[in-house]
Amino acid sequence: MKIGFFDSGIGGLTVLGHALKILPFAEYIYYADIEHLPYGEKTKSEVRRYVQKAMDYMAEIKVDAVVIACNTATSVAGMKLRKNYSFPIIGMEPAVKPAVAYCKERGKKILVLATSLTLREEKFHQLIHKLDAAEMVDTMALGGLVKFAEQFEFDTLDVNQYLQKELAPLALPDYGAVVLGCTHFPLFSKILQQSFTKDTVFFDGGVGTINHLADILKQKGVASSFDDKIKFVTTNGKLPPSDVDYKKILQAYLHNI
Ligand code: DGN
Repeated sequence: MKIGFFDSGIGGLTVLGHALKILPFAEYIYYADIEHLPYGEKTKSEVRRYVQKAMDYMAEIKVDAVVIACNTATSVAGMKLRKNYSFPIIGMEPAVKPAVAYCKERGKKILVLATSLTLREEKFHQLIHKLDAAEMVDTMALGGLVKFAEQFEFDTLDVNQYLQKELAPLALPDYGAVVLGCTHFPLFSKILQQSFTKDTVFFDGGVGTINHLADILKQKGVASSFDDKIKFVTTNGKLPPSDVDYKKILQAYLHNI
C-alpha cells in the first residue's frame, strides 16, 4: 500500500510521524513543494494550482491515498479536488473540537495558531460556528514560524523573540488550550509551551487525521498489513505455522514498544 503525503515544506513530517506509528507497514512518498512555500502568503488560486499539481503527481505514481498534510492547502483547495481523483484524499482540520471539549468544562479560552490564510478561510469560520465556540476562541497568525522551520531554526533566540513579540498582546494565562492549526507548528511545541502556563494543553490535528486515514483504508479494504512489508522465509521451507506465529509475536511485541 502506497500513501502520498503533501505539504509546502517540512510541516507535514509532523503528520507523517503519526502515520509511521499508526500504519507502520505502508510505503510513504513525501512531496514537499519547496519551490512555492510559504503557502500562507499566496493567493487562493495559486495554492489551488499547487495542490492540483501535487495530486496529479500522486495519480501518476499510483498511490492508494493522499494526506494533504497542510491546513492551508486543505482549507483552500483540499476537498473540492476529491472528485477529480480516484484515490481518497484526506485533509487537515485544526483540532478545535477536542480543545472545546477540554476548555468548556474548565471555563477557559482557546487560542488557535495557524497561517493567516487558514484563519481567513470560510472553512475555519464554519468549524467555529458548528462548534458554537466563537466566544471562547481567539486566533493568531504565526506565519513567521513556517519560515523559521524551513531554515531548520526551532529553538533559537530569534524564534523566542518573534514569539514574545507576537504573543505580547494576549493574556496568555486565560488560555486553557492552544490549537496548533498549522502542521509546521508542532515542531515548536517545546518553545511554545514555555510561553504559556504549564497547565495549558496543546492540541494538533495529526493523530486525528491519521486515524481517519486508517479508517478509510480499512473501509476500502486496503488496510496495510504485515503482508505488504514483510515476507518470512524459513530454512526448512515450511512457512505455516512458523509464518503465522512470527507475525503474531511481532504484532504483540509492537504493541509493547
Ligand atoms: N504547513 C502548512 C499548514 O499546515 O498550514 C503551512 C505551510 C505554509 O507554506 N505556510
